[in-house]
Amino acid sequence: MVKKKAAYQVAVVGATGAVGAEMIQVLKERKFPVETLHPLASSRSAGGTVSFRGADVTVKELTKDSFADIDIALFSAGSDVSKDYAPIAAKAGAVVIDNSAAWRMDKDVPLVVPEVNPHDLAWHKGILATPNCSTIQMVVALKPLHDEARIQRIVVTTFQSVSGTGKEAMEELMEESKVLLRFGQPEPKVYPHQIAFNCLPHIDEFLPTGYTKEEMKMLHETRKIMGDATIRVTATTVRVPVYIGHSEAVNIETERKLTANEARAILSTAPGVQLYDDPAHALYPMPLIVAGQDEVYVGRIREDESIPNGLNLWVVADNLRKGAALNAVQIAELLVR
Ligand code: 25A
Ligand code: L14
Repeated sequence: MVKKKAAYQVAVVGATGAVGAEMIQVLKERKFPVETLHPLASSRSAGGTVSFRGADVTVKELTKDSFADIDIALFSAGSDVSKDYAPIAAKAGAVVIDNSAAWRMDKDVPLVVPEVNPHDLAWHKGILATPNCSTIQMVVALKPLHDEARIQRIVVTTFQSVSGTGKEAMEELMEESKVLLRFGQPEPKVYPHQIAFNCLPHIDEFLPTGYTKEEMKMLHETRKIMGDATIRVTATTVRVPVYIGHSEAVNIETERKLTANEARAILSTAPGVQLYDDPAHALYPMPLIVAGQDEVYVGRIREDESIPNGLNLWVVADNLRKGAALNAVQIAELLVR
């Protein structure tokens, strides 16, 4: 764990990015015991400031000397930065909580969602990882059902917002929309195609199998977090023109039959889950109502009538919060508890 103190030296690597900014906000909101905040970024942002607990804090350039005296380092500056600097930070004595894909599948790195596998924290060796945003919200919703009825197979399609890619992608959606409303021709830079008024079945890189890396993360990370290498997962991940909030259509096949009502009863008391399932009043989770919230919202629960033991669910969460920053800060809370 982390040596007990009244308050901690906390570094945020990638502090000026979409996730880094949310990390700083969540640390403040949850009153995490921060003695001093150390915002770190590339040389492009060094010298600027971020606001924390009412004060402006200067952003410093990330270097190999950034981690002397740091207790906890939250990383969200991409895989390359994490690959290079997480071991340096851990060697300097910090505990690293990494939001990138760099370390998630490393056998020496616990991959933790506090509602699902808090016990895995115990075996960390200085680096812990927080899963992919799409995986996190799916396992928070499915773990309680798995405990009750054993999930054998998951078929999932995601509808992922542009904030997952970062700030430039959010600006690109805004700019393209403005250009199109003036009947102009947008020029995509971040994505390979126009994202405004469109859907791209393409997140992260394609593999020779035809799947994307994002789709395969949902298989491998789910197995690691759930501690069950037999669960079968097949995913299709799609980028949609939404700023914040990922949605997922999830179909599960269980060993034991679960009715829709049983699933609702289980999810109504599940940690980190908000059941939001009243179609008669047109109430179902949507990114617009879930953005800014901490819980994983679940609705549209139905029995899959095409198989004996199947359920369909619609799962929505704020990808910057539970999908990234909040999950990382929750891990930090467990470490200092
Ligand atoms: O693991 P992966 O797949 O490799 O991807 C992880 C990345 O995905 C984003 C997040 O990017 C993360 O870094 N992400 C979003 N949601 C996620 C989720 N749920 C998620 N990842 C996982 N799970 P981001 O945009 O939120 O943050 C990027 C931050 O990283 C800092 N950074 C980049 N390189 C760095 C570095 N910091 C230190 N050393 C480096 N070498 C980056 O800071 C940002 O804070 P910055 O100072 O470089 O950028 C601040 C502003 O500068 C502009 N900018 C960015 N890149 C360029 C640029 N300007 C010019 N040229 C560039 N190449 C931006 O406008 C930015 O706002
Ligand atoms: O954390 O939405 O592995 O483009 C990398 C791609 C996060 C989402 C990760 C995106 C993802 C990101």
